[in-house]
Amino acid sequence: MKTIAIGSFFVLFAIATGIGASPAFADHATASVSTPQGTSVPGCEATNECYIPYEVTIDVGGVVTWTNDDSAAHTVTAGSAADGPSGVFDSSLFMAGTSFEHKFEEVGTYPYFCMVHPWMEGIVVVQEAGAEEDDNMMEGELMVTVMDSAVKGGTQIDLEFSELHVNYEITATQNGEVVLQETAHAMEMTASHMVDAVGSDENPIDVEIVSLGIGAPGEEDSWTGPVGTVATAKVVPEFGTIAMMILAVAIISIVAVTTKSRVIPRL
Ligand SMILES: [Cu+2]
Repeated sequence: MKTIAIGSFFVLFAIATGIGASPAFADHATASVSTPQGTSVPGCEATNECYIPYEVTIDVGGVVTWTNDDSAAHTVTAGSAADGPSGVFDSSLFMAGTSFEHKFEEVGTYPYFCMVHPWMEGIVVVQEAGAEEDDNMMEGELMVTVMDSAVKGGTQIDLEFSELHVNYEITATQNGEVVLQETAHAMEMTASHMVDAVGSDENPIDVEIVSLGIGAPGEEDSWTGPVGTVATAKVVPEFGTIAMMILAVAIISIVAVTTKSRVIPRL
């Protein structure tokens, strides 16, 4: 069947959907910190409980609110007792039962302390919006739509990504024989590959897309996730006259290493 198009589908979830089921990104627009009772005498620093939580993470543009739940007055002063105020923010004295908030406009790690009780220390980490909350693992979502059409005795495989600049490996096999294997970078959200073969019911072409990361070609070190198998699809002629069929919408997730959110070393 030489007519255009070809149907089929079969999206095999290469990766368990369970992995992607949890929310990929937590909300980091706001964070709250409390100064609990008893922090005006030393001791809380032993367990990092002078400000609770000791460390909060927010996105750029996010707001942190400190509430004074102690009976003494405190300050929230950027910097450290050892080095003094950095000047980035300073609540000045705020009384029991009141609160102070600060909006963070730049990525970075901001230690702070209490001017009155210098053993009181805490940290605010400000990350790129949408960055992942865990240092070592992150989940994301990448979708690839696989389409195919018969062209001059071959098959054209068209991909549509949900993200720009996906680096990926595409592998197509037929009868266990590799008919296409290529590493590519999708400048746009779409890409096309030609295969010198036509799928059939008996001999479908299996297509697998593996994400290698998102970012500029050749700069692997700066690529972000998700990486891993994104989609697999079977190309089988089925619909003789339909110009283009969306075959496989898929799939998910996975794991990359390292966020780039912590550019500045922790103090
Ligand atoms: Cu204090």
